[in-house]
Amino acid sequence: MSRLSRRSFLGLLGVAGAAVAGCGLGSASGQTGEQLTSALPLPKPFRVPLPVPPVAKPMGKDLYQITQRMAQAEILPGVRTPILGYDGIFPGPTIETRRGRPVIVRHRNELHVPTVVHLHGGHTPHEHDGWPLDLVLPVGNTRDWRSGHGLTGDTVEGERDYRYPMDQRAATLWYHDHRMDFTGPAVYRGLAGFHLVRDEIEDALPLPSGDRELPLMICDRAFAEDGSFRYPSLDQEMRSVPGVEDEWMEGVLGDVVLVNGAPWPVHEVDAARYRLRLLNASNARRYRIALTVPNGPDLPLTQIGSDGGLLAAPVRHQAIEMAPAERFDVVVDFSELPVGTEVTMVNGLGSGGTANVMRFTVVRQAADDSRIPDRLAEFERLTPPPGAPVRTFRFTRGRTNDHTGWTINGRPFHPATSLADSRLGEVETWRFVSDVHHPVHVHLDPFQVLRRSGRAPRPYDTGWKDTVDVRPAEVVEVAVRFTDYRGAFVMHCHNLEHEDMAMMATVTVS
Ligand SMILES: [Cu+2]
Repeated sequence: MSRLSRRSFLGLLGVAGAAVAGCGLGSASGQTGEQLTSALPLPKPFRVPLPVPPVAKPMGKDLYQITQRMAQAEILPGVRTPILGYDGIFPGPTIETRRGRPVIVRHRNELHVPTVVHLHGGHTPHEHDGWPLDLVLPVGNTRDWRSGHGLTGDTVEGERDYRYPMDQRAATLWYHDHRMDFTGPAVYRGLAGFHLVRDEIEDALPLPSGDRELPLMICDRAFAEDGSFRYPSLDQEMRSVPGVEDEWMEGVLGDVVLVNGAPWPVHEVDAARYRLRLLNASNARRYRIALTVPNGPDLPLTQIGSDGGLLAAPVRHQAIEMAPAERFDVVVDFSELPVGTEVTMVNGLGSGGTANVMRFTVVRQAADDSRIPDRLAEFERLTPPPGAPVRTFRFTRGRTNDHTGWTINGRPFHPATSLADSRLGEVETWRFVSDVHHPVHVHLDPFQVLRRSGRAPRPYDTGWKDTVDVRPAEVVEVAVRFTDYRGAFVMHCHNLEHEDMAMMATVTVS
């Protein structure tokens, strides 16, 4: 069903969404969303080894090619799960890049549905940012994929070269699908991967590296009886991927926690420091991550980086709350633990299966010359000058004549309507006001959290952020500054069902 017809239909049944909302997991659980239950036996936790996604090899000088295709993955042991995968794998290959060295990532679409690739956290011009209407149509496509609005963007068939300047700090980025109205099911099916940026500042720090640096993509899924991913209204043939339906507009939660595509995996570690690049790639689930040790205090997580790269100085956490799309770069020290110790990464916001994430087993003593310096990187604090623009964005459930879903300032996403006209280089204050949980993501440049409902930011807000966890009935003020590229960009809720149900806005930079 196209977006327009879906909205018109929902307009007639407008109260349905609101009625169902009351049955969802409330904010007391730390979640906004409804949980799906798997219909097949689930494996015991901590049996499957942790996979580490392969690092993509360039085809030529700074040219990467990724083929988006359907594949069968063995996610649950002995069970085949059809996925949409970058290079047919989930997570996709990790792209490793250097600051100041531009790369081209050529995406070829061999799926049956259009796609859009967004490099999340990338400082990327409009043409390559994954504007939600700039489709890559399937190879040999003959169908008209015009959206329900009759809108089209810069649509190409088969392949698109995304050009990334990579003129940005070292950081943990990720790439994922961003097609208007259909991001939730596409990412859920597997279209997500890591993209790391490295630089000399980071190279000079004695942080854990090599096998002791692990990207960890954490997300939740549910499985149907036949082993496929369970998602509302998903066409199992994957000939089409329908958008989310109104009963699920709160967000889709699964009952299995995957790390790098494996259910509750286990990883053998040296008694040494490890750098973990945590990414919450879930559609809607929030986590409170902690590391439990039998008969001992929890292992602290020492944060060295946020969405936008290195912090000025490390921040020690006993637990880290992560909303969808947030990244936390942390160092964990296993060196004091005896060989044989099992360290479990748990989720304080989960219950049953979702209370566990993964496990580390300390298997050997080892030399370790890494350390966490007291000073990590220069940090430029953004301070809006007196008289700088202050813009308020209200993220709320909404219903207009032709729309039931989510809105920003009462408006469902309309690409041609800009909700903010910002000037290049100016620091502004943006105020995000919420009804329920909304992880708010701004494209083009990272921002800094100034205040939460008039109070100091939370410990998780430190550093450069591109996604901020706005909790129920909260006002989060951030300092925003766009640089280098003029044009239209989006900002949106990164609960993917909210995003697909129109909680997105165009921002124009001039
Ligand atoms: Cu939201």
